[in-house]
Amino acid sequence: MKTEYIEQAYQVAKKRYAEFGIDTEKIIDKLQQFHLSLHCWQADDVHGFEVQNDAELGSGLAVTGNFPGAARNIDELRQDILKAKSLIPGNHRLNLHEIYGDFKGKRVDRDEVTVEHFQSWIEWAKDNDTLLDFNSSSFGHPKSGNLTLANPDQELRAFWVEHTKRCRDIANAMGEAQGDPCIMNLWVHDGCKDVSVNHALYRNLLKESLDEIFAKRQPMMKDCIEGKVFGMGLESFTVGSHDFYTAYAAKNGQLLTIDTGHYHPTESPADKVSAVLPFISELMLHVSRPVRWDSDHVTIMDNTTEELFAEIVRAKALDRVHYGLDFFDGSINRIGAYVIGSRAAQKCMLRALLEPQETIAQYELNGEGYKVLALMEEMKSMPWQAVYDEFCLRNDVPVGSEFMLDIDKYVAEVTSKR
Ligand code: RNT
Ligand code: ZN
Repeated sequence: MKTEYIEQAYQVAKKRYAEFGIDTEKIIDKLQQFHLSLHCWQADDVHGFEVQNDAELGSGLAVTGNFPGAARNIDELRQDILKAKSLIPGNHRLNLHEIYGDFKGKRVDRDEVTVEHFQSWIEWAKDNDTLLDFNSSSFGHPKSGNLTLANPDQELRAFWVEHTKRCRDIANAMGEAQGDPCIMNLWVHDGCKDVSVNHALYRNLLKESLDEIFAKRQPMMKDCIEGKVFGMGLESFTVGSHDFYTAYAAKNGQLLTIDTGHYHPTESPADKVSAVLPFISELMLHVSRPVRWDSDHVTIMDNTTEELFAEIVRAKALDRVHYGLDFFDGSINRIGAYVIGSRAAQKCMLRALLEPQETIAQYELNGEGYKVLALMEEMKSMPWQAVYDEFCLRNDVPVGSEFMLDIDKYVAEVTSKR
């Protein structure tokens, strides 16, 4: 019954969009090819599976909330990811942090990790039709301190350089195994809490470390580097600022990561897209939601995300962007968080794809400003939701808020018993 009126609504939507020259069937095909990279760390509040790790997260990061049912081990995390994936239309990648290795009860320090610790992930991913992405992990370790790759202490810096090199080897092996490049993100928290004067020293050291790390050619992985304004406890100075990484990536060919939580409150992450694409081959996104600070709230359909995806589509750069999610809210059901955040990202992309861009662009070039405004306003109330519902239906996942029933069932049967 419900299926019937969802289909009816879609047929109407199809005609409404056709009036603007938009073929919703083609858009649904494009949305099917839009792959998010689900961040494994929402499932357990960025804890990971290191045997020795009971350190506080720290390093500029903080997860708030203690909602019951977090994954406590690798099996539970995999189970949760599969549950979340079963409620998100389309097929999506999985983004692993180094601390999520399969260490099998052994103490493996960050400068000892090898692909062997990710072998079971590679197999799991293959069995579950999932491509993997990767991240080095500089935080939450006794040697994290305030400085890692920019540390003037040669021994400490060498430790983190070694860690990051090994992570690139792992990412490359993942890429080889899956026959698709693994995207490896590098973010380090390095910075100062208070007034400091050695900024040039730290940045030169970071550059030196990166040069060493990226010296090895790794054909089946792609490097991206992620800057930030500030981290908790490191409020006054960030070594890896946006300027630093944008310049580094433009000069050396890495991808640049845009995390929507990492800018000044009135700065637009969307505006970065067309500014850097002439100089940077590809972008990685960390789609998140800052509330007053980089609080990593669950992604919703907000202006930031809508504008960001619209700018990518308008720049015809869909195939130059990788779409990672990066939020971690420990105060609500974590599977729900994945589903809401992923669906919101898809809806923002869908709305961007449904924009009659050629028409609007032409109005703008003709100097017909009011028509630009008129169409942009009109698009806000067009029946895009009917197209998204149809997309869910075709992907055989619950339509609309019905996914809540599945999550409640999963809580009753699985997570409440943890
Ligand atoms: C931190 C960065 C980084 C992390 C993850 C866990 O501010 O956004 O991407 O969130 O690596
Ligand atoms: Zn991020």
